[in-house]
Amino acid sequence: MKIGLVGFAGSGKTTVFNAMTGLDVPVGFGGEVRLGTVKVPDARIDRLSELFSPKKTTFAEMRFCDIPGEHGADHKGLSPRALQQIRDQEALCLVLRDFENPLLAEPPDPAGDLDAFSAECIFADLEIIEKRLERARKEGAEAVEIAAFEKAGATLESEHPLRSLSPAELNRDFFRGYGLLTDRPLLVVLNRAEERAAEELPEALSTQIEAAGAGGLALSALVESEIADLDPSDQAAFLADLGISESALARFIRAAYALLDLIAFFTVGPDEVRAWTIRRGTNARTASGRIHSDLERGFIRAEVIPYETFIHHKSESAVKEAGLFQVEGKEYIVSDGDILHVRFNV
Ligand SMILES: Nc1nc2c(ncn2[C@@H]2O[C@H](COP(=O)(O)OP(=O)(O)OP(=O)(O)O)[C@@H](O)[C@H]2O)c(=O)[nH]1
Ligand SMILES: [Mg+2]
Repeated sequence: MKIGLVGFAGSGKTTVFNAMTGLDVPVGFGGEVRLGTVKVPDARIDRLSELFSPKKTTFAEMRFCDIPGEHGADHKGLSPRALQQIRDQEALCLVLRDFENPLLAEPPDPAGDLDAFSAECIFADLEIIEKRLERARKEGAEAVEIAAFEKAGATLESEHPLRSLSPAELNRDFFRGYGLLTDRPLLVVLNRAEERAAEELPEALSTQIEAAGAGGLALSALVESEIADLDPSDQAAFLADLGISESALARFIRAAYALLDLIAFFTVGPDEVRAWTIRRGTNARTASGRIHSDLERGFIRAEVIPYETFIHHKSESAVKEAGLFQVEGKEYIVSDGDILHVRFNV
């Protein structure tokens, strides 16, 4: 999964990036677009790894892309370069500043920044949709296609993001490859001053985030980036001192999985124990394509053991003896925690 960190200049994107990835990119204004990868912690993988003692243990990954804000302009906005970068991401994480930044004259205004960001994205999408609509009309496109563009245009004009439309309301087949910003899943991070690190999202902002069809969480990036620098054994105590029960990374990953409706399935064996990420509702054949395209192409069947069942019986043969071994076809919908063994022939 690829998540782009976006937001206005000096909101703390690079600090969030450092906190999540454990990297140490210099903060301050501007800089380059940066990529970083995070392992998705999963206690089930730890446990399976203990049982199999494989040569290799591989966690699911989340990729972060830190996109600098625009500086020096007289308006607070997103540069065309930033917009281009954003279009490339699977999901967006908007970082809102809620701390005094000595480099910026204005006091923090997270609610105003969220509105401004939403407005910019809506405007950018509307520009694309209007152009496409005009072309579709000129080329005499089919009525369903024109209707889809009209629906999208009207939604944006009424200042609603496209993500607010259900699949029944908007046929997205016509929008593939356009990189529409307001159709991307959005996670909003309220970046707090250290002394308010443990406070939850304020009610009014929560409502505003919900209205944008987004998910949200509050954290203090500065605190979290300091935690990331500590020895893992010291991290819990440091968090507890601040009244924080769980690191922002864990909360962030959970929020992102919920927002994107992601689940994990596992493959196990003496060579590798590994987690794979898929959308909820994915069938066994498509899921096997995550592992290798040959498995999807030559799919015969999937042998499935739910994680809890495996942990209870501790071996494949014990699961079989208990009559709990599942043999499933390509339409089987994979569940969170399924251990999959794909039989295939190419
Ligand atoms: N007090 C406080 N300062 C923070 C926090 N997060 C970031 N900062 C500071 O704010 C300044 C800007 O942070 P960056 O992470 O570089 O901001 P950015 O969003 O990446 O900025 P651009 O890339 O220029 O758009 C730095 O001096 C950070 O140390 C925070 O939670 N609390
Ligand atoms: Mg930055």
